[in-house]
Amino acid sequence: MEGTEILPGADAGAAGEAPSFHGGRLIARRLKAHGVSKLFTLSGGHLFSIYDGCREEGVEIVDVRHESTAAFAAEGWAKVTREVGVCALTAGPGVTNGISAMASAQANHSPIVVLGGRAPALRWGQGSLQEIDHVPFVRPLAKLAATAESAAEIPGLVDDAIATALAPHGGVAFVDFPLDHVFSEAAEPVEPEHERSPEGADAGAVERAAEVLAGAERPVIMAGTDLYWGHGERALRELAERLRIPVFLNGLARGCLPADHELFLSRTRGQALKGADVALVIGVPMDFRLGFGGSFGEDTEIVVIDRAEPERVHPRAVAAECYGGAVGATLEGLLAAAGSRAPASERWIAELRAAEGERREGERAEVEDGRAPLHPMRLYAGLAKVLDRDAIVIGDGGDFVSYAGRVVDSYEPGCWLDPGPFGCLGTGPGYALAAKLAHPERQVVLMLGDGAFGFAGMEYDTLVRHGVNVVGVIGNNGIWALEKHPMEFLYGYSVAADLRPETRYDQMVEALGAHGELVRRPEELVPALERAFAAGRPALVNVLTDPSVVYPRKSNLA
Ligand SMILES: Cc1ncc(C[n+]2csc(CCOP(=O)(O)OP(=O)(O)O)c2C)c(N)n1
Ligand SMILES: [Mg+2]
Repeated sequence: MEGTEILPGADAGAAGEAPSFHGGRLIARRLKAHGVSKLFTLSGGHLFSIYDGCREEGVEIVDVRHESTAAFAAEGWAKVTREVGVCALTAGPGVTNGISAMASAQANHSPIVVLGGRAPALRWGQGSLQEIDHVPFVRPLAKLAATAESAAEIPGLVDDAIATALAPHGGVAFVDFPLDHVFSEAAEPVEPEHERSPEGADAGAVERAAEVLAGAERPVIMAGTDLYWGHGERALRELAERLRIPVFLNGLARGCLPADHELFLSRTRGQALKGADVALVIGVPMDFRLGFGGSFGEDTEIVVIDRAEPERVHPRAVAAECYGGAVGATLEGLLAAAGSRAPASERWIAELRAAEGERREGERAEVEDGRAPLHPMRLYAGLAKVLDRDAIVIGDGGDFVSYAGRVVDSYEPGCWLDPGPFGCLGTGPGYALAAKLAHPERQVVLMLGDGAFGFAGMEYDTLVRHGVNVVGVIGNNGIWALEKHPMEFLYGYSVAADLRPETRYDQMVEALGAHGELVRRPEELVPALERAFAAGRPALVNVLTDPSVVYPRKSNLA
């Protein structure tokens, strides 16, 4: 590293030598070089040098009350910024506590880097405190799982971890740092070359997709999370508008076409996917959410567009496949290849629109339901009255969130966060913490089942300590409804499905320094929400909801 300037704070030897830093500082310097501004963590001595490095380099340390939240917050950061999210988990139990969050992020293709503490290499195998080899059990959950073998390796490993997490499909990169290495010093190598930006799918594949689409009379777009990761929203809109294709969105793609766009539909998904002659399946695998391909008609021709090859074999034949990291570029290519043919889909659109209108009309009774405790649909209708167009809504729970998924409208990308296909309860507080830190000027609403609240409710302490004014809303039905109702349906009874009725979670968060509200009757809801948003501190609106409401669910366990 001849000629490298000796930076302030670096320990340089004789003039002209490369500056060297301790391992934690090397980590922080690489994070900073990649634009990482926050490190989510829970303390442990194995991490002290990373903290010291972050402090020196100006990477903000956000400390939480459970490592799962630290990792969920890293994922939440990724979800709302489309940048890499980073957490640091201490050796042994810190890393094991982060496992569910790593599995969630991996399933969501969320780019996160998990930095692990690790017992010293010098004494490896002799039974140091918190000694365990994380790599073998993290590897199946991650794109990369590695241990730094020396301080000198650290910068390169951190660069690799960030690049690996971000490369399509995005996911988890884990690196742990033995105590002795992360506390020793090494030189910082020259800045590596920057990654090339991703490209769209190759022209031949796009041409083939355009051929399949040509002449479609009942086309449909079904787009999911990787549309969002691939920054495809602008191109999606243009494609849909120019070729007149109705659009259905799930996962993180929600909001990639605003909910009030004339081509956006949600209530007619089953009918539209079954009736389509051609379906563009963009950025979403044909997993249980799409009936393993069975949600489409038998004769529907499927065009798959994604950021990378699928992780699982498609469960049914597909007519064309286009893979490239930049989904937007692929969609632009498809539009160009489709040319200026006149769309033939107006009748189809009108038919779906009419059905959509009828279904929404059919929900009116639930939306206006005056019962106390409340019907969840009434709760969501009340919430819609106080939400801004760019509010970020986070769902963590069972039926309460299934209802939310039906009713809460998204108008911009990155405004709806749910746990995704791994379905892990307890994601919400970490997501909400990160979302509000990333967008302090926007409303961040955390929808919680009362069961879900139990996993990470203590994070209200984190929100209060860091002044992160999230508004939580509990659908408090006193049960694990998503399990209780199906079990009763199958067995005629239920076990392990009850919680305490009317628990005062609002008082609990008040004890932690937040603002609490209790809502028993529908007319109390909107004023309570307004007070919560105006409270100037984190708030929780504890809404008693009716446990006898059964969500109309199709089984999706298999
Ligand atoms: C970590 C984890 N444990 C258990 C489950 C199984 N599970 C899914 S939904 C649910 C019930 C959630 O209850 P609550 O949050 O109160 O919402 P409700 O269904 O009552 O609206 C359970 C136990 C899960 N998905 N994740
Ligand atoms: Mg519940």
